[in-house]
Amino acid sequence: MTQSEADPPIPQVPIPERPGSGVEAATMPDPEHAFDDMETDAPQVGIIMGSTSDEERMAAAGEVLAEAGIRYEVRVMSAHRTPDVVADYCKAAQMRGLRVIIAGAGMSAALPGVAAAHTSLPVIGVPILGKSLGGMDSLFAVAQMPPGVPVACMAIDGAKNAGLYAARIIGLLDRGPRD
Ligand code: AIR
Repeated sequence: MTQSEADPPIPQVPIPERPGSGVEAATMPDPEHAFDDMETDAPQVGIIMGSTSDEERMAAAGEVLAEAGIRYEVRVMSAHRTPDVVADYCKAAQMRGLRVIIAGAGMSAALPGVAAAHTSLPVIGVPILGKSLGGMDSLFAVAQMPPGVPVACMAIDGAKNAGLYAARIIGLLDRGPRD
């Protein structure tokens, strides 16, 4: 028996000839937004911080989100000590269903800015009070972002407001632009 007698013919799926044609647009959504409308129980907010020593000062962000019924996750990663972890996390954030990142760090607090450099999600930065300079070091590091890298800077130790701000962003997304 020859191969052609044994197997039924494989149906040919037409491939659009012109990139950007209507057919392609309907079947090939932008991968960044492909799952935006999908209902999942994935976390909506990623709370990241530079050290386990920040956990206590960042706790209020999670508490506010929990009260608002918004799913969140907490991860420790450092822009200086584990830069690859930060890059990987932030690059994958949108695809994983996250809608906002809250980033807290003390001292030379690069984490919020580095996060914003690796994702187009809104990033809310929380400068954490350290052992010196009264938190001014982290405040300036979070607030003084170069043009093109937006970070919403909260007050020193302003984790509660970071959670509330994230909840407002998610409220807008859930209601849609016309509500
Ligand atoms: N940090 C960690 N990596 C980079 C920075 N800026 C910050 C942490 C923490 C402070 O350094 O966010 O606020 C001290 O960290 P540790 O681990 O020494 O207690």
